Order: sequence, then C-alpha cells, then structure tokens
Amino acid sequence: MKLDRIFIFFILLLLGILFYWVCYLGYNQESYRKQQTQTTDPSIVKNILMSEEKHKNLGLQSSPGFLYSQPSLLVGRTDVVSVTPWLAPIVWEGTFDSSLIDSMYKKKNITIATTVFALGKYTRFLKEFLESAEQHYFVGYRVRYYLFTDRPEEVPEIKLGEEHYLTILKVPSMDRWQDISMGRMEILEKLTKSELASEADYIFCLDVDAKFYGPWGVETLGRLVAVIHPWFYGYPRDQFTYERRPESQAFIPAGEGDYYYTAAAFGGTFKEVHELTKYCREQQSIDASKATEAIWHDESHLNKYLLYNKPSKLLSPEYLWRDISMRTSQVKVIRLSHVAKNNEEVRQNA
Ligand code: 5GW
Ligand code: MN
Repeated sequence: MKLDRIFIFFILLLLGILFYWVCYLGYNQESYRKQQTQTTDPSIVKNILMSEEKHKNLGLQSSPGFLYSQPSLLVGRTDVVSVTPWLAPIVWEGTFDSSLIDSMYKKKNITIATTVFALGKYTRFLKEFLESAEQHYFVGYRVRYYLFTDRPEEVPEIKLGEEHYLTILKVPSMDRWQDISMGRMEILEKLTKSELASEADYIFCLDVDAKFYGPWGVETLGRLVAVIHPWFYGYPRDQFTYERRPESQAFIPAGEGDYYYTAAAFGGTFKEVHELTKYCREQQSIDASKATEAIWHDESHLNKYLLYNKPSKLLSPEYLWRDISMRTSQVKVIRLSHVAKNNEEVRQNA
C-alpha cells in the first residue's frame, strides 16, 4: 500500500516534469517562430531588396571580356576643359566612351523621369520635341515623360519607343511669365516629393522649345546635373547675366560665380532636384512678396543655388545649343538645340 503511494507520487512527479518541459518547449518554439516571422516580414524584405537595388545602382560594374578602347592619360580633348575646380566632370563629346557606359548602365534597370511644360501656344513645340526625343533621348532605357499643359487636347499623338511612357497632366492656364516660371518650379517641387519619386531613379526638366539632333544618354546621369548656357561659356564671370541687384534674393555679388547655367535643362536625383526647385520657388515667392522679379526669373535663382550647391556633373553646351544653324569648333555634336521662335507671337496666350 505504501509502495503504491510512493509509486503514484513518482508517476505524478514525472508527469509534472514532463508537463513543464512540454510547456517550456512550446513557449520557446512560439518565441522562435515570432522572431522568424519578424525577420521574414515581406515589407522588410522588400526594403532590404530595394536598398540593395539602390546600392547596386551606385556602382558601375563592367563585364569580364567586354572590350573597349584603352583609356588614355595622355591623349584627350585639349581644346575644352572637362573637369571643374571641384572635380565634377564636364561632359563633352570625346570625354566618354558611350559603348562602355551603356554596357554598365544597361544592367541597372533604371528609369529616367522627364518633365516638360507646354502652356498656351507652346503646345506647338511638342511634336518636334517629342519626336526628336524618341530618336535620341535615352533610347533603350525606361523613360517616363511628365507633360504639364493647359491644353491636353493639343498634345499630338506620338509613337513612343519601347519602355517610353507619356503622362499628360493638366494644369491651370497661366499667361504671365512670372507665374509660369514660378509655377513650373512649384510643380517640380511637388512632383519630386510625391510617390512618383519611387518610380524613377533620375529626373531631367527640359524646355519644350527645343529639338534633339544627337544622342543624349546615360553619360548625363548624376546626383545634381547642370547644363552650361550656350551663350556665355566664353565670358568672364562679371559679364554673366546673374542678378546684380541686392534687393532680389537671386543677387550674386560681383567677383563671384563659376559658370552661367541654363534653366532650360537640369536634372539629377529626385532628392537633389527637389531641393533645387524648392529653393527656387521659395526665393521667387520672397521676391514676389516684395514686388521684385529676378532679371532672368527662375534661371537667376537656379544660378545662385548652383553657385553655392555645386553640381556633381556639368553638361557642355552640346546639351543645349543656341540654334542648329550656328556652329563652333568646340561643339562637335549638337544633341539638343533651341528652336527658333517668335517670342511675341508664342507668348501671347490669349
Ligand atoms: C514664356 C515667356 C513668357 C510668357 C510665357 C512663356 C511660356 C513658357 C509659355 O507661354 N508657355 C510655356 O509652356 N512656357 C514653358 O516655359 C515652356 O516649357 C518653355 O520652354 C519654358 C521656358 O520659356 P521659354 O522657352 O520661352 O524661355 P527661353 O528663355 O528659352 O526663351
Ligand atoms: Mn526655351
């Protein structure tokens, strides 16, 4: 009888230990599983993959066996300068190997957003602009055009190349150049902040009164990209048409300045273009509140921004030439050129 009791006691004790052990194991497995679900949370995985993707985008990788001309340290363009004093490249024909950089960017699956404004009578420039872009602009890469217009019905039907897309966005009509100039910066400021930003890697903002004549490709990509104005590249800095009146926010004192940049083409990453356009819009509205307007509107503010926030890459006047009929020995390839326009006629939007 006594033995029986001891036996039952031991059985119960064993069962107790067993029960405790099972519970303990179960708990451990539960927390183990929790940890696992935490690390396999799909959004986290997506983020990791995306940052890896972005990281990969930073580097340029060439492939073993891919042959190209040997880069020279002794022979190259000597008629033009191809690097700034802060060591940003200035892109001219003959300073890059397009087959090499194409082979490296092709692997990266990048998207280039491109904005263009066509308000009022400027819709007439769209056909030539878009058709020529389709011949020369980032051919073989994904391009998303964002076209802002008050006359969507006047946008021509253009056959777009593979992976080139056009989004038409209607904006209110504006007649005064001050409104268009500031409105453009404000729209770009918003666009570069919106969720669209995640749909593209780089952005270029271009004037519509222009036509492509030569290739504009991945050699132009960079963090903050500015284009040298085609009229002033040989001038001393004090003859640049910077804003010289201290009452404007765009004021640049005599003796300062690097280059004179055009507002007709600029670009970079969404973050950088957001900062630039935000700055211009803010400075333009400060001026407006004091009934002041910078001499060359957004271009004056853009030049001030780029003087103190150095661009990481500069494009030579090949990338926005004055007029296709004008030639100069330094510009060996005209890639984009202003088209002749009758300002008086096109700027009357009524
Ligand atoms: C431009 C000047 C005065 C009044 C209106 C305009 C204007 C500019 C317009 O009526 N519609 C329009 O779409 N724009 C946009 O601003 C175009 O994208 C144009 O390319 C850009 C800059 O204006 P531009 O090209 O006349 O300036 P410039 O300095 O290249 O001659
Ligand atoms: Mn223009």
